[in-house]
Amino acid sequence: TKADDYKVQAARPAIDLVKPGMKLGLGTGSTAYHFVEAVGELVRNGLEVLCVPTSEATRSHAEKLRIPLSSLDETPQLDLTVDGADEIDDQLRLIKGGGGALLREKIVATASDRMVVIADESKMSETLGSHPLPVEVVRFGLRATTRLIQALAAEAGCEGEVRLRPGQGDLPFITDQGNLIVDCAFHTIPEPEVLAFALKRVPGVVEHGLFLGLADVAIVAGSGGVQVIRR
Ligand code: DER
Repeated sequence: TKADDYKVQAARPAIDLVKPGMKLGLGTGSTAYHFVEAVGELVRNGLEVLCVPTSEATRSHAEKLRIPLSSLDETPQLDLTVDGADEIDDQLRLIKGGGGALLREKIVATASDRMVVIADESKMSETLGSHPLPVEVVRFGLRATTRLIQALAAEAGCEGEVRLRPGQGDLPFITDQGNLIVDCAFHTIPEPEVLAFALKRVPGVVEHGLFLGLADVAIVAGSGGVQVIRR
């Protein structure tokens, strides 16, 4: 599909950033998938890299490609993480977590010297919020946590439905870390930093999908070609 072509076009320039001996964070999702495929090809052609996956899905993909894997415990500081996003604004503030991997993605991105986001043009938006904001929460006290998220988000100027992400059958979605995800349909997030601060005050919130000050570069592919946006 067109969108898939754009994802491949966005992933390609990111692969040029990969140098021999690099320690890489491998992102999660359908765009990062193409980056992982390209790393697999570099490895097949003899490139030496050591990679930390941001999800079990990416781990098994990388294992199939025989990409050398490590853990953040063995390799606590990475050179570069390449990952997708659900939404990107012009200051490279992101909404992530559509694939349910936001906690490990944020830990890996934070442990990296650089983070490069790859996306098709549909992810760009003026003001964050058209994509629901995923928030990882613990199961205990879920209803109280959801109420507090809504109350504190409202104080931060964000209103909307907070919905438990469904999984298989009538089970909720369970993250790699064994937690749950609520998707917050806030429609617009006028001050992402204010909302991020508010969400971290909720004791049942593990982490949220606002990635602020983490992405250094975004490679965005669309009908007008590929553009590189720097923070
Ligand atoms: O879950 C995530 O954070 C993914 O990176 C997601 O935000 C992007 O997935 P996509 O490339 O399949 O749209």
